[in-house]
Amino acid sequence: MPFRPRYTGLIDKYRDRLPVHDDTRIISLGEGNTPLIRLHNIPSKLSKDVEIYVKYEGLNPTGSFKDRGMTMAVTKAVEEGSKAIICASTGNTSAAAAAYAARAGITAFVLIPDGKIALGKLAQAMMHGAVVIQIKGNFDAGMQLVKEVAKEAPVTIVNSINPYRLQGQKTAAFEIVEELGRAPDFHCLPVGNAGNITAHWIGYCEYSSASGEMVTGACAYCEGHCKFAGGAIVGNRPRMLGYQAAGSAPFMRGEMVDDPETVATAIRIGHPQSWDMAWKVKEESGGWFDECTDDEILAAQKLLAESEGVFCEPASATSLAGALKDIESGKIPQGSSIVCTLTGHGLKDPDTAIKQSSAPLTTVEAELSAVKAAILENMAD
Ligand code: AN7
Repeated sequence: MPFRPRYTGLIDKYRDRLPVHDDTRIISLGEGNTPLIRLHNIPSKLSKDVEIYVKYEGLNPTGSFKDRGMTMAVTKAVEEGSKAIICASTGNTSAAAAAYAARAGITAFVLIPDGKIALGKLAQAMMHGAVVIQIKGNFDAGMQLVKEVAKEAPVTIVNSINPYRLQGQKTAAFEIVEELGRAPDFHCLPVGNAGNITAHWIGYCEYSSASGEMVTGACAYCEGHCKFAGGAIVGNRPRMLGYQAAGSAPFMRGEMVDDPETVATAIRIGHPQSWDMAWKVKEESGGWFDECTDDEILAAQKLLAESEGVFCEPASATSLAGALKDIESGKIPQGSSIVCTLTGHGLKDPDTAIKQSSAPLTTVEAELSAVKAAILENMAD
């Protein structure tokens, strides 16, 4: 039987497009290469005929897209001699930083908003041995503190203001183009700091011939860290659609939000770090921002889990919630192909999932008759 080469992570796969050297020690957990799942049951109930795919980033090693950026950021931190990394986080970045630091044998310091991160993410940071500092403030306050601390202590910031993060994350766009043979018409993402929407745009631009300015010149987003392959591979780029939670939607308000609030704690961010770049992405791609209420976000999360078998965390469902609204309103036209990024796994936040679950838990005696009765009662017609 022929063997396929072992998949060893996205840096090895996209080495020629990433800022690494032949002798760089790669810190990897086999991230990337996530499934692009075509939805069947949800589109069949819509009034318009569209193709919807979800890019299930929850299947990365620590359960979120952050691993794509973290493999690059930690690889470069180690290469540059750093012994410690630091981040502020709504949860997923801290989980990824903790895991990749463990893998590299360095220390991770993570600042998280006290009581406002999902339980799975806290468990990860603790298990991987990060120094977890809970602050009595939100992500934005934590980010400010991290920037100040890093000026005085020998620690490398691994939030998405670290340009290597976006370099790693752009590979998600590469994978999508390679599987579809073209870019989708629309790419929908949840937006917090807006690093990921920017990273995807960098990836699509590198893969596109339509963007003469990006393929030939210095990249406007990455301070020269990316390497342009130079070859035109596909001719189209998607419109980038960024969706925010209504209580935490600075891009909709047109200004920073001081007290962001949403059930989708991953995107409870009022002062996005990639503010200017994200506006540029919207303009260049012909996309838009919109917002979804917490109810719409949770409904989309449940719909996806119940009707497609895909479990993502609340923040991730914002991409689908937004897409469904825009399909119904006609902003996304009939016949479009759409990719929604599901940024994190549903198991990250079991509390929210159980709280909103409608399926009743039935407890019966451990006897055949009782179990049979329970089954008959719940049998679909
Ligand atoms: C599941 O972990 O910012 O717009 O500190 O965890 O690139 O910020 C998380 C962000 C979307 C938003 N979905 O991405 C953190 C953090 C999930 C996330 C986002 C996050 P960006």
